[in-house]
This record gives sequence, C-alpha cells and structure tokens, in this order.
Amino acid sequence: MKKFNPLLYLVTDSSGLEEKDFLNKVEQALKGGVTLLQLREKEKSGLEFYNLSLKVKKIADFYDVPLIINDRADIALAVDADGVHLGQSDIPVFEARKMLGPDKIIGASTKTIEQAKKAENDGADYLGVGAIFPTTTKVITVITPVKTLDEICRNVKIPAVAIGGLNKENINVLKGVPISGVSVVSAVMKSENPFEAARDLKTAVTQILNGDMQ
Ligand code: TZP
Ligand code: MG
Repeated sequence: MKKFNPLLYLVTDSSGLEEKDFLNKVEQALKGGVTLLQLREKEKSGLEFYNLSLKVKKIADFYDVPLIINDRADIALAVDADGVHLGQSDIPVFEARKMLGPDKIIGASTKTIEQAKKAENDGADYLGVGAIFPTTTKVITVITPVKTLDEICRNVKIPAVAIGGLNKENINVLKGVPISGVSVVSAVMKSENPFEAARDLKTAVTQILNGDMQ
C-alpha cells in the first residue's frame, strides 16, 4: 500500500466554485500542508467526476499527496488514484478491496465500535469518524461523541481521523484522543485563503497530537 499520513486530511467541496477556482483552492491547500486529499463530488455525473479526478490527480501528484476518491472505486481505478473512501451506504469495504487489490488505500466512515471493527476486518486502511460537531457541508450525518471516537481509536489498530465541523478554534476537544489526524471540508474550502487555513490548521493539529496545546 502507498504510505499515507492522515494528519491534515482535506475533503473537497467544489460546489459554487468555477473549476479553475476550485483547482486553485485545492492547490493552495496542498501548498499549505494538506497531507491527504479526498475528492468528494455528490452532484457530478460519472464522466464529470472522472474528468475532474484526472485534473486533481495531476496537482496532488505534483505535491506528492495521495489522492482518495470518495464513493467510487471505479473512478479511483480509472484514474489510478491512491484509494477510495467508502461510507456505510457505499459498496462494502471487502468488495472494494477485491476490486482495488492490496496496494490501494481504502478508507471507511464509521460511527460505532462495531462498524469500525468490521471495516478493519474487511480490509480498511483508515477510518473517518464523525460528525464531531454539526456541519454545514452537504452530508446526512449525526453527531458522534468524542467519547465514541476515543473508544473507536482504542479498539482498532488502523488510524482514525475525526471529521465534522472541525476548525482550528475547536479541535482542542480532541486533545488526548489517539486520532491520527483531522479531516475538514469547510475550514479550508470555504476559506478566502486556503493556503493559510491549511497551514494554521496543520500547526494546531500537530500541537494537539503532540499534546503540547494549552
Ligand atoms: N462526513 C461526516 S461530517 C462530513 C463528512 C463528509 C462533512 C465535514 O465537513 P465540514 O465542513 O468540515 O464540517
Ligand atoms: Mg460515500
């Protein structure tokens, strides 16, 4: 499997942006220090998603940041992305593993210890857990308490990242929780300056994970 570091995991949202502005935002965020990138598209056709994936892959490759495709193992394979991210309503992790083979990264969204253990046993490489806070990003989700996140982290061997409404002001709630990183959409995608947003968030996440935040 390709090595990956989920410390600052950017999940994209292109809605309301022209393609060139979207690609520019993603590039600025990568420059700012994003360590893992997920292309998430909920409204595009397969062809549009595929075409955008090819463009984002070029940028991600330039910054040497692995690219994960949300929902679609077929598109991940077609563009030779580094992996796929699957929710509880997507194809099962074990099927994606059969399709993608041992070398691709497979992530799974989980909200309970049972889901987390199943994803791990089925071959997932990392877990996304949330929403930790209410989110304004278009997603059907419910709150996952920090305590559940903590229990999930302690019950699996694969890395887990926290997601949902997180930003540099509120991630201190994650202090002491053995997460491997933080995943954000709006904190970076809605920022006027995604370079600074990513840079500052990375500093804050690093401090939280090292336990040296006030
Ligand atoms: N899964 C759980 S919450 C969420 C996803 C995709 C959206 C997170 O977006 P934001 O803007 O960081 O709250
Ligand atoms: Mg999904």
